[in-house]
Amino acid sequence: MRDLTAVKAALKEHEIELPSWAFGNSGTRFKVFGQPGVPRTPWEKADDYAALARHAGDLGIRIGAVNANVFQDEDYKLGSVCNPDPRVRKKAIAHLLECVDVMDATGSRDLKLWFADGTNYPGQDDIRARQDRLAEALATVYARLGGDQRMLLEYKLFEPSFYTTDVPDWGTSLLHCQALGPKAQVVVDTGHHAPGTNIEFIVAMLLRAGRLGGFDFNSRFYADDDLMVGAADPFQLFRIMHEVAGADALKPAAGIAFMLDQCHNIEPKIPAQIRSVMNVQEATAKALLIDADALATAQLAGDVLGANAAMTDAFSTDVRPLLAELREETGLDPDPLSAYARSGYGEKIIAERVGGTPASWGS
Ligand code: RM4
Ligand code: MN
Repeated sequence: MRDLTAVKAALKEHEIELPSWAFGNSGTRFKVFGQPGVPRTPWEKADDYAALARHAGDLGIRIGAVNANVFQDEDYKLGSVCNPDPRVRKKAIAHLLECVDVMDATGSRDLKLWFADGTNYPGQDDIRARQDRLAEALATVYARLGGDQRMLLEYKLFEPSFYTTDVPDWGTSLLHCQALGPKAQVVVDTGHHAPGTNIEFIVAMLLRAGRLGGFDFNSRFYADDDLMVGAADPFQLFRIMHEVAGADALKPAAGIAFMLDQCHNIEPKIPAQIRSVMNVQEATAKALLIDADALATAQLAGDVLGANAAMTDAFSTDVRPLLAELREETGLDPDPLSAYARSGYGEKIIAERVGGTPASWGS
């Protein structure tokens, strides 16, 4: 069994980043369901990014990654940076460069890039030419990054394009990142793989290559479901965190951004974010509880069942009391969900945020 003080120290250092879009209205392509109390303006969103960063700082939080959006404009129907039309590519690149300006103002380290680019039909566009355009755009943006800024390139198997996706997998992302330089890193969205993909293997490979920039955590049953992380397959999340912990990459100095990328369409949004953070913490605590010596000994001895037991024993541990204790030690409520319910904040924002246009996904 691991030293509990060390486990707690590692958990205290572990930072999890929340996505702004999780707090806005969202839905499927069939329907966006509005919820009361959703933010409308960017203090509730923002125009003066430096002021926003100061406001966040006053609240004891930091602005995280800047997520580019080159997928919600009429011009991007045939792609953004891979579009055959140079005018559209120029527009997309200008947006990406503007994102770096925003990072300068907010002090954000990471530019997160996800491209909806791809094609629906064989022959629709030239696969290699699209990669050339992508490489050129990435190089332009990379050259604009400051010394402490990074570019995180996300991949996704399919959707919205169904024949080719220009960054469909970690190999493609990694190749582009390697061509660019050390400030380009791969981001693993846990919902962006084919069913049955061994994500922890990908994580191990990227860690080994020094190219894991971060995670977009969420759960999927079928495709890019964006459900709460740890809801569909907590054992998978545990296995992923085991790879991260094993590479000593939990600490902020390791430079891995642990981000949530979720949408809460039918469940209340703030409690859902709290639940998600708790799910990541539980998986992480279990991963840290793996008896590393017993595991290594069993592995070296070829003790298949013993090695497997070292993993499953840790996974079967109820870490909720440990995490409750940890929260109390850091001056937090041991039970975050009931603390939120007791706070009255949910009722307060419903009462205050009436009228106006709620922040929303695609409506
Ligand atoms: C993508 C990907 C990105 C997210 C967009 C909206 O599937 O997960 O991270 O920002 O969706
Ligand atoms: Mn994502």
